[in-house]
Amino acid sequence: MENILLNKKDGYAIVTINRPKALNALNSATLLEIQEVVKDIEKDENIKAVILTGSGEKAFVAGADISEMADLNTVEAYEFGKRGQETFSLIENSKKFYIAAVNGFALGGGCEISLSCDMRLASNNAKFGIPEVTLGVIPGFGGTQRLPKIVGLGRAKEMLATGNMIEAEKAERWGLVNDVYTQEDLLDEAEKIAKKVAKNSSYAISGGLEAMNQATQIKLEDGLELEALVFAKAFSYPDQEEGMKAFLEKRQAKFK
Ligand code: DAK
Repeated sequence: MENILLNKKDGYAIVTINRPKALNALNSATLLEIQEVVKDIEKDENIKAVILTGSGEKAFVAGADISEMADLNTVEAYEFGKRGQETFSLIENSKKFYIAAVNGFALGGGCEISLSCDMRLASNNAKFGIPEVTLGVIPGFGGTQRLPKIVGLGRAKEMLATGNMIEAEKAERWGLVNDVYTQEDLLDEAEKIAKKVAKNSSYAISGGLEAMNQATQIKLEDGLELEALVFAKAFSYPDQEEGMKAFLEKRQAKFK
């Protein structure tokens, strides 16, 4: 792959978007490569968590590739938007736990790909924004739908209409990122979380994520029914037996 680095470790993987000369901007080729990597990881039973980050010290992802978008017609723009949406939905609906390690600018499509991850960590030089209005377009990779769910409608609309960037500290206050670290520590801290996740039950992680993903989309009673089903199904997996037995035997559970 030309634009993505994949580093599989014990129980987790690090995916690095690697186009530093264009501040890791997402062109079609990169979107397709991300799809390929996400699908490959999905099939890998040894991986439970994935860290997504950007190459270099300046940018996580500076957006969709403006040079590629500039000459699109309406039909092509629809297809380009759909490709991005599909890619990010694969991440959001994955059975694996995705951590965005945002190491610099996360603008437009860069902000949007981080929103499709299960959690976000940021370096203290990170800046988030959806500046598409300054280009005469709107966020087209899920930002209008995911951002309001994470930061609330008022803050999302402010970011949309002003195109302003917000710094890591404010992003943390707004609940857009879980924690902020120095750039030097960011990846280590993300790896600590990934290693912790990798010790837990695969079924429980993916089942819990599936139920939580529905929380903002379906009625409470339907969500509770889904939760009951996912909970019950856990009792047909060996992880439940091992997890509970290990607790009673006062030892650490060993999940496959
Ligand atoms: N696309 C392409 N190249 C980019 C880029 C981008 N988004 N961002 C940066 N680059 C390139 C620059 O052109 C420059 O290339 P060279 O001139 O060296 O060849 C190189 O990266 C370094 O950038 P700068 O020289 O500009 O670096 P600075 O430190 O001066 O500024 C910056 C850093 C991040 C503030 C600045 O580069 C910037 O403002 N970048 C653009 C940020 C932006 O507007 N992002 C949003 C992109 S729009 C849709 C689908 C998707 C979307 C919308 C609709 N549909 C089809 C429905 C999503 C849209 C977006 O994401």
